[in-house]
Amino acid sequence: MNIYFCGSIRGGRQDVNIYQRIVKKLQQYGKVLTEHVSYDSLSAKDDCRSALNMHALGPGEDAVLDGDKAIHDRDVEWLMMSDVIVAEVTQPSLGVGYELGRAVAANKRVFCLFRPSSGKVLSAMIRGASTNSLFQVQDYTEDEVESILEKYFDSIKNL
Ligand code: 6K6
Repeated sequence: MNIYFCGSIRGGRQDVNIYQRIVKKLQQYGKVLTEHVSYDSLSAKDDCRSALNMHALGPGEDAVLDGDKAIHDRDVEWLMMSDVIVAEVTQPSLGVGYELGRAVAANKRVFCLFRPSSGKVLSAMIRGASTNSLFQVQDYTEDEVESILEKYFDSIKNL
């Protein structure tokens, strides 16, 4: 099973430790195409060159823009190859919102995880998209993240 994990990068890296726990758990169920989203080394302030090993390119906006296009195109390709998309949506991120919109448009199976204890309120465009079993939003607390994922993957294993 191909699994696409979404988590905030330029939106802020506050939740990277929980992304790591999620990715580790997801790896029990399939290939996580976007493991890098959980890397400590990826910071909100980096540009795309580090993510794409583009150190050889010279500095300048065009190189960065080309790099962002490469990231976008590669990620959308992986998204389309995925059987399930799991998103940690507590830390708001434009990129994650975009990925979720593309996933819905492609009729993909989506599981969003949100922690109300953060004090944040989840966007209505994400919570409100949860109208059928293909797109689910699950509130959770940090200590139950692994068991929530177990329950979800159990529930879809025969579909
Ligand atoms: C690294 C550091 C800053 O920007 C980067 C570029 N690297 C990325 N590499 C891979 N995927 C990315 C990158 N930037 C965004 N994404 C995708 O968008 C991931 O799949 C995340 O789920 C989502 C994060 O979006 P933002 O808007 O928070 O960056």
